[in-house]
Amino acid sequence: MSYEIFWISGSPYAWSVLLALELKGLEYTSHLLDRSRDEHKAPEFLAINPRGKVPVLTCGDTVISETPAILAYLEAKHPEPPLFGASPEETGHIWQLVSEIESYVRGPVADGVSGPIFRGQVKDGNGAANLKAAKGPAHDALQWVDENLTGTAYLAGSAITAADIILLPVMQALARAAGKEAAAHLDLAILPLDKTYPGIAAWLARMEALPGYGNTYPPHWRD
Ligand SMILES: N[C@@H](CCC(=O)N[C@@H](CS)C(=O)NCC(=O)O)C(=O)O
Repeated sequence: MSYEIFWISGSPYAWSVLLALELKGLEYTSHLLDRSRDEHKAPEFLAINPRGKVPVLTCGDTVISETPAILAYLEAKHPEPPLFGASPEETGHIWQLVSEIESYVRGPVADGVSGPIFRGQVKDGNGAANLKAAKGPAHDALQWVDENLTGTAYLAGSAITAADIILLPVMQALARAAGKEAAAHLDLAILPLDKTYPGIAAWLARMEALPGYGNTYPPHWRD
């Protein structure tokens, strides 16, 4: 039975699942939905996920949504290479990191900074003021990430884990958003990453060199 993934280009959650499929060397059929045509709200897709959200992974009659659930499902079916560690202690530590990223990094970085820039919400006074207020919490979160990536190849040690693949899209979106012309007046002090957050920059380069990484890169970012 083969895997099918339903996703949208640039969805950070979907990107994490694509990375897991690639890292585990699994074959899959890709269903890239067109967000501009609301294909994720079409009846055919709502029949698969009534919430109208991606990613969704199917395998025969099995349908799984919610990124952590999909990662846990893939890990249970394909334990090698492990993305959640090889001992209970490692597993606990990796889930802690995943939860910390979800609870304390994604919000300040993605909702606070990259999301508003991508959506063009930083041009007027209100949007720029909101962004200014969001800078401090985002830098606090980035500082935490950078500290956790200093002196170690990956977040949980020498091997890549689910924590890295959850974090990767959040960091790539931030780097892309911060480099946009629309962000030039915001004094974000995020780029160049190798000067501001060298631990994150070195880790990003390692992640980009992973086999299969190119297959996961958002198609609409290639243009
Ligand atoms: N909690 C979900 C979040 C999924 C999610 O928010 N997906 C976004 C794309 S990044 C989506 O499908 N948004 C479409 C919409 O809400 O209309 C997960 O872990 O997978």
